[in-house]
Amino acid sequence: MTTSTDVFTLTAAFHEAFGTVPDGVWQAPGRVNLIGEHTDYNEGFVLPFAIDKTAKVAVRVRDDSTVRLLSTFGGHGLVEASLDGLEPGSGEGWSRYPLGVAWALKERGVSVPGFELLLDSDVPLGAGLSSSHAIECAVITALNELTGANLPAEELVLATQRAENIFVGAPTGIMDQSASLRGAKGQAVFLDCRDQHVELVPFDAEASGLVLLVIDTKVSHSHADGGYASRRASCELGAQVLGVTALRDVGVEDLEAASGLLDEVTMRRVRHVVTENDRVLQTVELLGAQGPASIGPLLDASHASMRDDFEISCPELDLAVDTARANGAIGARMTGGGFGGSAIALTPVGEEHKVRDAVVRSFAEAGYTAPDIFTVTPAEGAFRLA
Ligand code: GAF
Repeated sequence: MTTSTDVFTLTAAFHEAFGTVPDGVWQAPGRVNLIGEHTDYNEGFVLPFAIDKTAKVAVRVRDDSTVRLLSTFGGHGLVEASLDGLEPGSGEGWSRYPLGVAWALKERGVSVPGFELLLDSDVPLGAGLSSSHAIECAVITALNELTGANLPAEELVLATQRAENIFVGAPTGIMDQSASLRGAKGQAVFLDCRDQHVELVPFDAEASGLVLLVIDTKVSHSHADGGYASRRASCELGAQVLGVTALRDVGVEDLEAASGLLDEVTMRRVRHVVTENDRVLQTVELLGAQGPASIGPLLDASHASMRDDFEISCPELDLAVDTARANGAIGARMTGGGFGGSAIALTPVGEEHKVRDAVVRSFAEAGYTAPDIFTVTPAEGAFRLA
């Protein structure tokens, strides 16, 4: 699951497993989020990008309604299911993602036949880089083409969200699949989650003498656990008490008045979302005007807000961020849903070894599992490889 298999090898493995060649091979990337956390389900703004770690699926349609699923990393062996009467909650482990996507497409009226599928992925699992959406987006891109449904990206985003929310039971928003389906090389995806309007924003760290490091803390998380859902419930409560459709409709200038209406915890959750939306807008403006070297303080402020107001960080993420900052990073924050996963650190070229060594050392001293640290650049969204 850590190195990417090429198309030829994957096709050969498919042949060996299923005794026939696939109809095609599709791939979809994981993502990092530059800024804009827990704003998507509040109809706000996010700025993720697709990364060069991907899920690949070799798929062949069948002439019945049987689905047969296998992965190169072996988890759960061969999974067999029928699309007839497929119910949310079925499947185990990664097999829930292809099954969920098939279910969601059927729910949208697409006639989905049975299929055989071999999955390969080098998006680390549970690392906050959206390994689940990479799988879902590769599968939905394949099925969208193989069924001739040709749904537009906006519909695929919503179908994928239904798969996650209803089939898998994770109450997530639309950021991750939007980055995976709509990402482009060299660009961050500035998404308005109210109407799915996308603007691609160039993000070339290297041209500014920087690299974006990902620090995978190895603290695994799941959005089907209670933490994510409880933050979402707090946001919904805040919007309801403030009398708005979504927290997107609350501005930074409204926060003082809001504090008289909300209990202390809900107020802090609301303040995170409202200020985070504002930080996304400022980041987009600064990237356009001055480039990546100017956004460090916004990344730091975003982390502080998630640590103190939204309370979704953890000691490992805080240590990664603080150590990266103290050793040359110009801005750092946790990325993704939180409670574990990865941090990002915008770091001057030449300083990355210092940051890396310091973070590895600090984790060892704290008795934490060794982190995995690598660089990412914005990559292409989902497409057909072969
Ligand atoms: C997870 C979810 F899947 C996204 O929808 C988003 O809410 C994110 O956490 C937090 O910004 O990745």
